[in-house]
Amino acid sequence: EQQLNSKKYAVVGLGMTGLSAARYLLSKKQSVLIMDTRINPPGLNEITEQYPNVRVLTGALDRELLTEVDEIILSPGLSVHLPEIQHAIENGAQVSGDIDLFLEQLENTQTQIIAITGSNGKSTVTALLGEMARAASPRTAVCGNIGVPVLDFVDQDLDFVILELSSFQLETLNRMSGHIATILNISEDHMDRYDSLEDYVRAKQRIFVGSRAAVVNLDDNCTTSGQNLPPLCIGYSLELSGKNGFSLQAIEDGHKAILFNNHETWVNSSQLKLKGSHNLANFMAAFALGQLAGIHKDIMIDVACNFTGLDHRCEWVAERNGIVFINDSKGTNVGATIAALAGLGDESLKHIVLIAGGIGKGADFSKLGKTIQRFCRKVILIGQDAELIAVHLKSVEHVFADTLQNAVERACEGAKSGDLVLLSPACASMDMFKSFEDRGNQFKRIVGELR
Ligand code: UMA
Ligand code: ADP
Repeated sequence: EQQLNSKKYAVVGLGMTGLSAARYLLSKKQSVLIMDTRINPPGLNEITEQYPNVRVLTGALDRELLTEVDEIILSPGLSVHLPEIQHAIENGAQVSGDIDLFLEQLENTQTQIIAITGSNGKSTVTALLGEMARAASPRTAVCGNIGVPVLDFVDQDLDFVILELSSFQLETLNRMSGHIATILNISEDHMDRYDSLEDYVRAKQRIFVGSRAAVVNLDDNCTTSGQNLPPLCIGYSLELSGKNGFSLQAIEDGHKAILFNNHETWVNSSQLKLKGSHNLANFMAAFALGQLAGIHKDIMIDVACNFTGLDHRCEWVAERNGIVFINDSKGTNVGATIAALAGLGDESLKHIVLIAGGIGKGADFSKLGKTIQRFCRKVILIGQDAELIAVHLKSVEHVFADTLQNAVERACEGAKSGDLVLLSPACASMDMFKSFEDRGNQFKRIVGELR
């Protein structure tokens, strides 16, 4: 077993990432100290039961102890700008993350790493490309921000790593090279962690550092600019044809064909189960990444045609009395909810009753307000920042609800046969729920109990 250099590590932030990093380092017999600002962080019981001798400090970060470590493995939930972390850096500590620990183990292997970031569509593209890669080789890991810590795969021989990266994970990334990278799109998110949109874009663009090839969204300048773009790039665009890379061509019955280099038809939208123009962009991104990774075109097309999407992303839940319920709990920022409304809505019908609200993360909700005015009959607002959305709704009927149960009931009162009740909060969930999955699952349960 390969031994890491003997260093003093601090795993800062427990949770999913911290737990996997601590386990990994302890399995390598490293000296590890664990800290979390929460009094009872997730993963605490596992650590104290399995490693009773490991020092775990909860409730706050210990500034002095952090100056004594060589390397801090920082969880994505905590900012590098925290004063305790900055102080440790000034005292010589290195800061990295679980992804770097994982990449270190992949050095000098043939494993292809395909790294995916963006404000929206990351998990969809990661899962889709993951299925394509798996069809090409079972030695495939699909991991990262999608909900599976990378270190879960550390002891495996892999052909492909399909890696979803958040801007937070990119902030602490130092070791990636020779990989294929993409930024799917940029819209405002996490403005509570960044000073400006430029700072957020800069974190995202770190994905291109050291890459051997990239996929860029020709409709979004933030994905095609930046200093570290490699010479080998494939572009894609939702605009109709005339482009190298992947683009669209209108065909009969309002359908569209995905074309490669403006002449080669790969697939028609009628063959795809996943609907919505944002998903056509996601398919093109996956095709382009797969092509750079050498996955056969026929395999990719076959997987694309059978892909039904992930739970909590515009997921069909039920139909009751002619009203359709859709769970888009993963719509956690303004851009995602706008895509869901535009993808499912019809301006002439205004047939969407939207349930939105939660933790707004410092977002500007004015654009969302405009899209709501185009597509929604009524809005039910929940969560701590409900009021910040309400001010942009103008004449659209809206009410406040203090539980999700109550919100669904109010939505049903406002909906008629043919309408859609859409949960797409444009906000994070942690004020009322454990996670976006918890929020979506509660919505599905409540809808399931409706009569
Ligand atoms: N926290 C504290 N104190 C601490 C440590 C964390 O208050 O000392 C808080 C954070 O502010 C955050 C929460 O605890 O609100 C969870 O943070 P964490 O770092 O413990 O998170 P993990 O459980 O390790 O999960 C992380 C990713 N979470 C975040 O980046 C917030 C997961 O992405 C990811 O799936 C997992 O690692 C495995 O790689 C989730 C997410 O919400 C889905 N990501 C954000 C997004 O997609 O918008 C970036
Ligand atoms: P992420 O992992 O980046 O949060 P997901 O694939 O989980 O993205 O999708 C989250 C939500 O974002 C979806 O439910 C949908 O509303 C929206 N979305 C998905 N793909 C795109 C895209 N390419 N552009 C804009 N919005 C999108």
